[in-house]
Amino acid sequence: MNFFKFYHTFFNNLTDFFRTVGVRFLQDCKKLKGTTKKRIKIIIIWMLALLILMNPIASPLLTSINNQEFFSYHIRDGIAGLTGGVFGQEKQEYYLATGTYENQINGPLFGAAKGKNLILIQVEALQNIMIHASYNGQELTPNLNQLIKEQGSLYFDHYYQQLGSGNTSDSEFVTNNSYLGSIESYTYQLYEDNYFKGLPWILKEQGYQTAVFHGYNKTFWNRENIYPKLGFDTFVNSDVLKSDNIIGIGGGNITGISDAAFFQQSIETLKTMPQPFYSFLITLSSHHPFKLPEELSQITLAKEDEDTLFGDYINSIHYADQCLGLFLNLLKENGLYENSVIALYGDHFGLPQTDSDVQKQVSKFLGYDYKLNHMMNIPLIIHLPNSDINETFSLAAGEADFLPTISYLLGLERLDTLYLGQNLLTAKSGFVFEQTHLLKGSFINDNIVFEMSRDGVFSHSKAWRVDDGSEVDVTPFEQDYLKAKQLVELSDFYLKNDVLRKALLEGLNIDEIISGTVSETKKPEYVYTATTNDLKENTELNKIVQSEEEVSILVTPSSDWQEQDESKVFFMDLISYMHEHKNVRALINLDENAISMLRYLKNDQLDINNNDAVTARKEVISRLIPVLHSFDLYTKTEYEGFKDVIVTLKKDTYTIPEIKDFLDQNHPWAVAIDVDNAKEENLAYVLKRNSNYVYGYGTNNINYDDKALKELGFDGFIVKPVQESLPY
Ligand code: GP9
Ligand code: MN
Repeated sequence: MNFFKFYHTFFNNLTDFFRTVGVRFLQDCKKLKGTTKKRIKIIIIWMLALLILMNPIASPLLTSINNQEFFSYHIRDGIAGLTGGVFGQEKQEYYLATGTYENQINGPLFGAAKGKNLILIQVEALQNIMIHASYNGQELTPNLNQLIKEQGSLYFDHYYQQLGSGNTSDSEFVTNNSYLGSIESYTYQLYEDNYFKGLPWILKEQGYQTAVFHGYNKTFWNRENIYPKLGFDTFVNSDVLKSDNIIGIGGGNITGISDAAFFQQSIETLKTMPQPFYSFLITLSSHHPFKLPEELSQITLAKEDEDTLFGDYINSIHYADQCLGLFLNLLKENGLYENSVIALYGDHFGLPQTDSDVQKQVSKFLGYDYKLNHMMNIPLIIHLPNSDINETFSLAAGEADFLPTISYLLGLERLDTLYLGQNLLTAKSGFVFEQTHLLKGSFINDNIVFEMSRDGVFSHSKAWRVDDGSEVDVTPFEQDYLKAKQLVELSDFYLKNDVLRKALLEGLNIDEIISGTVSETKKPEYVYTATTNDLKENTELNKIVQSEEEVSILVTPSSDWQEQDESKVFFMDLISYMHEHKNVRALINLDENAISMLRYLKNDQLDINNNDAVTARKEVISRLIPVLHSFDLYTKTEYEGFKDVIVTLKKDTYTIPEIKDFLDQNHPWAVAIDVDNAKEENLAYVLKRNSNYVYGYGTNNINYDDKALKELGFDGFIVKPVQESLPY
């Protein structure tokens, strides 16, 4: 997180704070006259400011307010630092949705559902293209269409999924917490011990009971352990919700309870809950591969759509819609409809746009080209009780926006937590940042979709218009790209450093949080080449490992798919070895294949129930330095959770402007470049601006001595091929 290095001093913020408090107070005291009154005013201002800043009674509210202020200020500052302060003030504000909610609550719908229950329904795989759609004259979602039409309904038709690698569980997470789940592995497991302060906790503070409902095994996605930490008092799962054993419901190996039975049984709990309550219901029947039993498949399909993913999907969604209709009626019958705000959204897509058959079939159904943004577009419907409003909102919005939006409707004066979304009901424009399906840095706004290039070179990216899909030039979108990238990095920073605990619970300010987390990786003094054998047997290397304080090793896993199993074992051995020997750092040579195998460093491969394995992976990964030979791999390794990476930059693969472009946007720990090229262009010095170390490699067996390399701006030398060599 290089940008966090650039923050201003604590005192800048103090001055800012004093100024704000002082000015506001003086405005209130406009009517006072005379020197005595003036003096009194000044004394009171200072006392008030000191009271808030010192917080002598350790009020958690004051601590938290202070931190929010510090946090907003310094992160904004950090971001400006990273980009050389090129953003205008207005833009910087946008980056930090955190701290902005209080300025976004002036609107006609503020508190429109104050004190009401909140019933939030996350519908499995529901895409927005199903809304208001018909298939051969058959309306696919009649109940949802009816709900959208009703008085009191707000419909968001450009709402998008925002996930990490936890799929359904990430959709739950970002909706409730307003920042993204992890891309490395699923947040519910990886960050189980973090402190969270999302919607359930916030509503509990308002006197709400909280409950979550899902008709499947409570251990799946580690829900059983994470839900209490997210603030849910009760988790109603398949221990209570009895499956009606309809074969195929839920799809694949997930054969849970049908949505119909789920709603019928959940209402029994809802009826008995003290009000107001927040109930979060997660459906299941429309899960991939969408195989419903025949009697529940009510859409008559054309021959060519029979037994296809698309055909099965529309049947599943139609069934899910019927069950939602049933649930809305149950709520009415039980007197809950009128005193609850009901919100409903799809968790993620069901029809992969990347599958060419599906793409063609869906495009034909839609009558236009099915693109990634259509795939990621999920509906959000919010129904307010006793309201005559009926409106469709078409600004670009993401699941991270739900928390501030619903808080506004429920009449919350402030959001005393960290969040990255905005209140959609007062926002002038929308901005959705993504990290899955569209790579980090990609975004969707009200007019365009920007897809960051997989090789990390901005000029290779693509952008197209939301309305007609036509391609547009990417040049104007660099600032927005940076914004999107930073929002993803901020989410990651929150998770990796348990920032909410530190800021909101322990009362640390941003300086303290950052100084506790940033640790610079030292340049390896000498690197020993290690083999699989070294990791297992008592070799010479092992003796060195035992006697030296710090040892760096260079390892090269086999990337031959034929020897795939061997490579997996190698990675597992490496993790255990490094877990056991904390003084070892490893540089791994990785190519395309080997990097795919890196998935085997993930928790689920180590055994998700084994906490030691999870801890081992987390700890070891900070001492692993991938050595990469292409830009594409950089993003991939970053997604695997590596902090430090060496990228070798070959002039025959990339042009110098491309290399510079890449390094402007990405900040690898070290780069390695051809010494001869660098000599001509003074490149080592240029590249050093964006990476800690610049190593050299020679293509013509040229030997440079230490001094000559230093003069060229190099920190060391890697002889080509890297596999056989030693940086020093
Ligand atoms: C299982 C369900 C499925 O409980 O939430 O999750 P998904 O496979 O869609 O991520
Ligand atoms: Mn899902």
